[in-house]
Amino acid sequence: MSAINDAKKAAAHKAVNEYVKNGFKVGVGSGSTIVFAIDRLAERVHKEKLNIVCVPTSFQSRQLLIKNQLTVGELEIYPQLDVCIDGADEVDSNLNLIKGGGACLLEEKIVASCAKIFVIIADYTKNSEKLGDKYKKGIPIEVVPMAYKPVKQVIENRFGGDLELRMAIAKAGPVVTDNGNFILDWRNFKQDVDWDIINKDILQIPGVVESGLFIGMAQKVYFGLEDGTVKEQ
Ligand code: ABF
Repeated sequence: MSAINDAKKAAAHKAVNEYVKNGFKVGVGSGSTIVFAIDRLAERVHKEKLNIVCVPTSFQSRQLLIKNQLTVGELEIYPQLDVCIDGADEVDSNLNLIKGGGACLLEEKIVASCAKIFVIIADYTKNSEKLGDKYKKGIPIEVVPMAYKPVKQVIENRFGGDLELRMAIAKAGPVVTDNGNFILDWRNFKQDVDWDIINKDILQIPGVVESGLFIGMAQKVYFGLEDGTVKEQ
């Protein structure tokens, strides 16, 4: 396995070992790091005979949970979760996050908001001082399709930078989220800003469904390092 996958695995295993207990309702995020967390969850559930319900944040994580014979739940039945474990595209020194590189930010934010504790698992490349230092694909903003142009113009005029409609592979058309929306990726933004204020402003713009800025939500981050150890923050 590559160093980066070793790092993802180390962070994922640590989070599942530390934060999942028998009887827990667990929010399960999306992405490549979460694959290792689901593997470890399955191992613990089957070996230790744990009674765990998992609420997925995407079609991807639902499929992985089913494949691993883990019990899948819904927020309609379990609106309060003990913990949510998810990946991130970037984590700053205040534990603010950029998420949504996989276009599942809306479900990810909803599920995380239902959990008592939100734990992030990430490899060392995601650890940054300021948002935008490391992750260059931009802050994702999920928008209602008819509003993508006005939202792009409002954010560019008000805050600067460039927003680009995320296109599917081969540019056959826009990426459509699991909720039927489009994604705008915001690049070249100013970094020395109060992200809490900016996020709240963005969420007020008509047509914006959710942003990939997760401000003040994560309580714990596990960064897997190149040597397979884990740094906690
Ligand atoms: C999801 O998966 C997204 O919010 C984020 O884009 C991604 C995390 O990246 P990785 O694939 O590196 O785990 O959680």
